[in-house]
Formats: sequence, structure tokens, C-alpha cells
Amino acid sequence: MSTVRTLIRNGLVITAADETHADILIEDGRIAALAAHGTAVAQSWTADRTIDATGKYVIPGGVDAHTHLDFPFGGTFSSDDFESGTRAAAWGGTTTIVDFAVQTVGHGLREGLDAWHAKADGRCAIDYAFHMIVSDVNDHSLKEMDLLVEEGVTSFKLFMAYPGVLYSDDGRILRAMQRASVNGGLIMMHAENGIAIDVLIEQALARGETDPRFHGEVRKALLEAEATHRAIQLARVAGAPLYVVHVSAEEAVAEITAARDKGLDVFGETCPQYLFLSTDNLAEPGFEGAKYVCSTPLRPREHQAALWRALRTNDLQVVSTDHCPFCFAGQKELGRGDFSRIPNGLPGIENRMDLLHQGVVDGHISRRRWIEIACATPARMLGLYPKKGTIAPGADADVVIYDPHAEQTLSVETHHMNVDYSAYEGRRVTGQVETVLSRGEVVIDRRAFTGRAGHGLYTPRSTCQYLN
Ligand code: DUC
Ligand code: ZN
Ligand code: ZN
Repeated sequence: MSTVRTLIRNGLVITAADETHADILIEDGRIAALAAHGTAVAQSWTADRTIDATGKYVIPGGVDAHTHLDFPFGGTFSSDDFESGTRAAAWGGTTTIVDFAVQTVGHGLREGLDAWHAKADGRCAIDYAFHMIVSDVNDHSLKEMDLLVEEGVTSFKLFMAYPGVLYSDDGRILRAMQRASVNGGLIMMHAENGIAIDVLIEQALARGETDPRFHGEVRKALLEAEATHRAIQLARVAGAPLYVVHVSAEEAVAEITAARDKGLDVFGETCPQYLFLSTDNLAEPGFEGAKYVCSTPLRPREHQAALWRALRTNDLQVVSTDHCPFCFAGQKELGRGDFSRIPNGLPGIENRMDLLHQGVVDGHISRRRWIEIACATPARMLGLYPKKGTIAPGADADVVIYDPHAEQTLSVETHHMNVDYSAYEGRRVTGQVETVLSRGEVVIDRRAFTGRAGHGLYTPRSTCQYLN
């Protein structure tokens, strides 16, 4: 049974809106009250458990808007399942994930969603929700979209990439967007011109260009920008909001910025890998570059400044992980001699809060912006606010005690993700998660895991709360 009353004393409470020196009272899994340190109110509080946060930040648990646990791709499955993946998330200060359920072509959305519930049920250490990948837009799946919105699956990912697998053509995309404009769903777009990319892949392989670095060369920034532009125009025609996932190219950011300058409900997310890694990693010698194969691909490092700038100006609103880990041994190796067979995806569910805090340390973003892009906005965007994403009376007590001065070295030796390498091996970062509460239960206690599989609950969502 959980501790019913918990007090967090003496920390600096940071939300997207405020930084306050406040104590926090937690009752029955929720934030009951905040009061300034030393005030009569704060001093009157008693609790079953008191956490001293002197010298620490007290922040909302992270909300990761984009994960792929137990995800089928390229003939294999991502190596973290819902148990190992959500445990690693907790270690990294994330207390809610929104994972992608998949519709298989020829089957319904309901069937896909039921399968993802079965994968997750009873296994999660933290709370979770689902988006739905729609890979077969037809009359039946369009009707099912309405039902899913009503039951709390309020966002739908479509792919302009991966022809023959997850790909939807423009007509199907338009139909899904038209449906979303009526039922309130949010269309999430993987914006890359997959038809053109497939031609470039074929030509590269025919020239004998088989190394991982060619993955980055054929998936051109211009083809991300072109697809982003097309998705925006289709959304305008349909009168639907649009959320572009894993934006990596400066040219794609420019398309989103232009749309937002017109006042359109167009949003964009990026991921830590695009902020910290680059095509230099894809070009690492031997087959090492395979560790960095994901789509959209890593870009030349010049793109990083444009992404950070867009995060500051709110042209990009969210940083999620797109966590989709594949082990180097046996999984990434499927693509030796043919980069197009390397399973696409990077591990990162555990690293997001720390890497973004490093963005604070490096002067790219403010502390409050860190919380906004990692907690509050993803919660609003996906209909989870204010239950998730903030520290306020009535919110779930998903709280992280964060040590802003701790130094750590990211490494496969110390991470908790079920994958045999770290994309950030040897990187020194300042700041570390110390203690994590999920709905008032301590799941990480001064860097020891005290949670359990099954504590995490499925969390239905309302529709997007971020529209203009
Ligand atoms: N991109 C990835 O890198 N992995 C999974 C799916 C995707 O779109
Ligand atoms: Zn994608
Ligand atoms: Zn993804």
C-alpha cells in the first residue's frame, strides 16, 4: 500500500510557468497543496514520509510523447518491452509515455489497439497511453477512428515514408485528416517522401554504397521538407491540425515556422538524437554507424542550431524520444552489407530529461522551457493536462527530485534500457534524477529502483489541448 501522505521539503519547484521555493504535500497519489518554505501553512503539515529536496529541483515527471516498445520493424522487434522500457523511463525521470499501437494492413484499428493493450497490461512501471498508427485508411478504419477518439486514443500517426509497409498515399492521408477535423483527433505525420527515398536507396545500393552512412545520404533533408510542406497543405485543405513527428532538418523546421506564421495549427516535435548527434556518428568506422540509423535520419551538425532555436521560439513545441531500440548484435547487424536492412531506431527513453537539462546547462533553453517541452506541452498536446505535466493541486503526484549539480557519464554500463549500446556512450552530462514518484509512490528512491511492473496504469486522453 502506498504512503498516503508525503511531503517534499526545501526544493526549488520548477514548472513551465513558475520557479518557486515551495514545499509540496501529496495525498492519495495527488498533489494536495504547495506552500512557500517556512510559512505557517507549510510548517503545519505532517506526513508519513518526508523527502528533503534541499539544493535540488522538484519538477513534474517527464511526459514522453513518442515511444515504440515491443515494436515490430524490419523483421524484428524493438528490444525494450513495456516492462524494461517503462522501468528505464522511470530511471530517467519520465513518468508517462505515449506509445504507438499499430494497425496491421488488412486488419482493423481495434485489433491493433487490443494487441498493444495486451503487450502493456500489468507490465508498466509508470503510466502509459496510446496513439494509433493507421497503416490502412479505408471506410472501416475511418469509422474506427471516431470510436478510438471517444475512448481516449486521440492521435493517429500516418507515414509518408516506408512504401509497402506503413505508407499512406496523399488521398488516404487527406481522408484521415478530414475525419480528424470532425472527430477531434490529432494527425501525427512521419514526413519523408518515401517514394523518392526508395528510388535513391535502390540507386545507392546499385552503386555499391551499402554502409550505414548512406542511410543519411538517401533520406535527404529536402525530402523531409517536401513531405512536411505537403502534409501542411493537406491539413489545410482538410481543416485539421497537424503534429509533425521527429523533425530533424532545418528545411523542415522552416516549413513548420512558415505555417505557424500563418496562424495554422501546425506543431512539431524533435528528439534528443537530432540535438546531440549528427551524420558524423552515422559515418563512424566499420559498421558502428548502424547504431545511429533512425528515420528521419541524423543530419549534419549545422542543423542542431536551427532545432535549438526553434525550441526557443516555440516553432517546435515538444521533445520526445522516438525510443525504438535495437541491439547492435543480431538486430542492427541485419543490415551489414545493405544499410536499408538496418532496423530504424535509437534508444533514448532514459536519457531525454538529462540531455535536455544539458541544454539548459549549455544555455540553449531556460529551466522553465525545459519543463515546458519535456512535460507540460506534451501533456497538453496529447490531452493529459493538468493530470500530467505540471505540479499543481489536483495533478497526479508524478514528481522528480532532480540534482542539477550531479555529474554523470552516459553509458551502456550504467543505463537500464534493454539494449547493448548507448547512443551517447561516454558523454558527460551535468544533472541527474535522484528520486521519482509516480502517483505518489516512490519508484526511484535516491537512485534505487523501488517500483514494480503493474504499478503503471493505462491513461485515456482527451483531445488536443494546444490548439490556437
Ligand atoms: N522511425 C524510426 O527511427 N523507428 C521507428 C519508426 C520510425 O518512423
Ligand atoms: Zn516515424
Ligand atoms: Zn516513431
